[in-house]
Amino acid sequence: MTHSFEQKLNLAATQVEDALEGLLSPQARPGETRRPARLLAAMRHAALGGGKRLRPFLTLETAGLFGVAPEAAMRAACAIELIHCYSLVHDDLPAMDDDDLRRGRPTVHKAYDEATAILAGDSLLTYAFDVLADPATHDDAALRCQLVRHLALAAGLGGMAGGQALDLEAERSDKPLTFDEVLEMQAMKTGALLQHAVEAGALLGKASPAQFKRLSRFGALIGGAFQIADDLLDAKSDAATLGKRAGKDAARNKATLVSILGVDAAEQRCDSLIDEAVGALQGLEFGSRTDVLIDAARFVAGRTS
Ligand code: GRG
Repeated sequence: MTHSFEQKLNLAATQVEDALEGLLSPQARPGETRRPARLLAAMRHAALGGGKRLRPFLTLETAGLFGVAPEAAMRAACAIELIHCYSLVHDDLPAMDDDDLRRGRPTVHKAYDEATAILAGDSLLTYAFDVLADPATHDDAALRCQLVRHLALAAGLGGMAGGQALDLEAERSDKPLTFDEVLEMQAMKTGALLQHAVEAGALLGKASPAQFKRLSRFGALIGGAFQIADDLLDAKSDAATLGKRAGKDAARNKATLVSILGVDAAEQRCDSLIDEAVGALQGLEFGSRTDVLIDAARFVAGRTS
């Protein structure tokens, strides 16, 4: 039976959910003293029961191109989702975006409290690196170290956290970001983790430098398209559909590619990034096995939530 892209994504999401459920069980692991119940509950609120799981899907499918089984790539995929969930918890805090709704549910600081939300984010972030460094992730220690370093680069100062800082700085300044500055900020804030999700699959698959380069480019391009799609959804959709507040960018007079280019040109740019991403895959020797990544790229551009 052939599955539609949405069915494949949903199936992977269920597997990721199961794996995260195992990682976030109440049982303390060797080396831990205990897992405080309220903090663990807040982490579970953040990481379980929602989300498209697009980043882990990209890791699993990219690794799959090289014959790596989903079970073998799952821990690396979960580490990326843990980072993503931490970023959402911290982004929703009053000091940042101050949001009440995420994935159709109260944000972590609303369901618990601010201090718990900060600690839940910190613990999800830290746990991601514990998961990656654990020998259960891969028996090759050098590969585990590469995964740790790549994820740290994508998530930290010169990646997601740095991009968030640039975004906040711009919001608080009178001088709007230029087109190039928006591109750079978005590539760091949201693109870097999506790009890493693809790169992690390539690392697990021991891709050649040429294969890695093409897959990395694919990841960067869909990262760019993802952010435009997000800005378009913010401009055009509503909270009931999105599961989070809509219209935030306009309310804050925020420079996005949609505000700079207008809706039509932003849509065109998103489509051409996807075409370019598909082109990056075409130089690879995997034939129709990259179709699922092509579908993922199209899904990124056309998503409704
Ligand atoms: C707090 C260090 C720090 C960083 C925050 C990623 C981020 C930086 C903030 C999230 C704010 C936001 C809504 C950004 C737009 C892109 C984005 C990450 C959307 C949510 O990702 P999806 O659509 O969410 O993959 P699901 O819920 O499906 O996992």
